[in-house]
Amino acid sequence: MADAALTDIFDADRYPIHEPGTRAYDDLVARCRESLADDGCCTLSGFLRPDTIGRIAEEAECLAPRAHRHRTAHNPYFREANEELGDEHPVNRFQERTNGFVCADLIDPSSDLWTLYNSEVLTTFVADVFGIDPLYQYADPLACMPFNVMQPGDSFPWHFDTNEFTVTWMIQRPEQGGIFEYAPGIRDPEDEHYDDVAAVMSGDRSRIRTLDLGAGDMQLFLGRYTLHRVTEIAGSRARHVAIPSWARDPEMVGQPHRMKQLYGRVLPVHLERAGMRQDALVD
Ligand SMILES: O=C(O)CCC(=O)C(=O)O
Ligand SMILES: [Fe+2]
Repeated sequence: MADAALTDIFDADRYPIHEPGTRAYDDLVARCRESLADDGCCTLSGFLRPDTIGRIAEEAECLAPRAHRHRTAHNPYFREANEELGDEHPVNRFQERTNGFVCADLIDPSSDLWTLYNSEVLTTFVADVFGIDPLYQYADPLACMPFNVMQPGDSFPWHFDTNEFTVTWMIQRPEQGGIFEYAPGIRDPEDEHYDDVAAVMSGDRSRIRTLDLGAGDMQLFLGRYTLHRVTEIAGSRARHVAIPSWARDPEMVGQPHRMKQLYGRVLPVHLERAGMRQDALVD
């Protein structure tokens, strides 16, 4: 039996993720898998109940000023440029990203976000949808469930995720912009399809699909093969998204330099796992 508090957090009638082994659960997983196979994306709209969104939105509002802001320019692969390939090649097309993350350890332990993220049923559901077994909550204390804060003017340019898959919970929509745009299946393990990627980056919208996620929606997507971006936030309100994460390796944590850059902090565990001295990376 699931914890009553847990089923108060998400819409358990529409999305019976707490009832593995039932027909309703299997149907839900099958629908999600179908959507991922067709589209690279799966959206459970209204996954979080309205009361939950109200509570989390308030927490997010209080925490947002503590977001670590980071500005960088990247290509879709988060790799170095390669001059030999020419200016038009996607590897050489850098676009600017401004972003803020509130580290997971700043979120109150009694938050609904933790109740949900720490529930075994959620991990089982995510593992079943992506077909990964075993799957573990991400062991990184800062990056396991950060809050992403995009302020007016911020955008997240075209990219492929380095993670195998991504899950998000939309907490607050901006007034305008902040649309998730994606080109499913543009890349595959055998072929980068650089020409197609370059076409999208040059403004060809023929393969682009768009998702205007609402507060409370859960999105699951295959970001490694789906070129995607978040368009510029407009209006006066920030966009708040929680990003719960999982890993195949129960011990894995982020790389110290990347943590410092994106989250503004590095913990002893990051240095220890990277085999670095504890006084490395001190400002
Ligand atoms: O904020 C979003 O909706 C998607 C973020 C994203 O693309 C990512 O975290 O890799
Ligand atoms: Fe992404």
